[in-house]
Amino acid sequence: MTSFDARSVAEIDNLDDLYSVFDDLSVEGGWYRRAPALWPEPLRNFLPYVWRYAEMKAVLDAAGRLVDHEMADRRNLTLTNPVEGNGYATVRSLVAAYQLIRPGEVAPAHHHTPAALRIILEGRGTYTVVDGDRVEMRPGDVLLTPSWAWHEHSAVGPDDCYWVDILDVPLVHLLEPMFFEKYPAGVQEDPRDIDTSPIAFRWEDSLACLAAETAAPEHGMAEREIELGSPAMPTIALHVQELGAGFESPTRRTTANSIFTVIEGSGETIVDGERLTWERGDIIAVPAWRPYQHIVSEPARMVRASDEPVFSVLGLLRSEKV
Ligand code: 1HN
Repeated sequence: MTSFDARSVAEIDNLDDLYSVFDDLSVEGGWYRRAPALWPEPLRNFLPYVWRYAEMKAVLDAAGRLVDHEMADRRNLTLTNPVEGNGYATVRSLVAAYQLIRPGEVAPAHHHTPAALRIILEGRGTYTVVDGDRVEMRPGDVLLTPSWAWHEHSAVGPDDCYWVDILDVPLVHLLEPMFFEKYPAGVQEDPRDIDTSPIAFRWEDSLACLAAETAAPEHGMAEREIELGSPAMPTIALHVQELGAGFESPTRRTTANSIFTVIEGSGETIVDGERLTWERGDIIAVPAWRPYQHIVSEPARMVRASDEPVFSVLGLLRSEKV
C-alpha cells in the first residue's frame, strides 16, 4: 500500500486518476465494478450431475483392497461437483460421499461443527456411536450426526457396508466456524446399546409413514412424501419421496440446493434440459434454481437432502413451477 496523500487526491480532476487510486486503498466504486454484485435471478453455478452407485461401489471396493482404516480414518469418496473452480462441494452448501466399511473395521470417533447424516445402502452389522449411543444401521435407515456430536462407526457382521454421507461442510467453509477434533481415546467408552433414538429414522417407519400419507405433496414432485424431523437438523432438511412407475412430475425450481439419493427404483430427472438417468444407490445433484422434473420407470423411493431450512430461516426460500 502506498501512502495516502489527501492533498493530491483533492486535486484529482478526472475519472481515470480517481480510479487509479481505488486499488491502493482497496475500494471499488459501486458504479464502477469489475464484476456485478446483483443480478436478476440465481446464476447457473453448480452443475446438475449424477453419480452412479455401480461405478462408485467398484471404486470403493478397489479402495477397500488398497486402503485400510489405519490409513483412511474414513474410507469415503466425496462427490465433487464438476463445475470449474470447485474442488469439494456437491452443491453449493452440501457435500455428499459414498463410504465403505468392512467387517472388523472401526472408523474412530471425532466431532466437527458441520452436521452430517448417513443413508444406508447395503450391508448388515454396521453400527454408529453418536454421543455415547450405539445404534445399528440397516439398509434404508437415515442416521443423523448433529453438529459437534461425537461419532464413530464399526462393522461387526459378515458384510461390507456401504452408505451415503451428506454434510453441510461447504456451508461451514463459507461461514468459517470450522472446528474439528479427534476423540482422544479413539473410540467412545462404554456405549449404550439403543434401537430407538431421535437420531435414527428407520426404513420400516419411513415406509409405514409413506403408506399412511393420503395426499400428494402440494409441490407435486412426488406422489407421497414425508419429512424426517422438522427439519432434521438446522441446516439440512430430509424428505423421503415415493414416485410410482410412469409418474411424471411437474417441472419446478427452488432456491434451495438438493441432493437426491435413490433408495429403490429407476427413472430419469431432467435438470435444466439435461437428462440424468438413475437407479438404486445413485446420487443426483440438483443445484439452486435449476428447473427439474422426475420421470419414473420403476417404482421409486428417494431421499431428498436439501439446505431448505437455511433458506427458510433467512427468508430466501422461493419455489415455483416453470
Ligand atoms: C465425516 O466425518 C464422515 O464421520 C463421513 O463418517 C464423510 C465427509 C467430509 C467430511 C467429514 C464420517 C465426511 C466426513
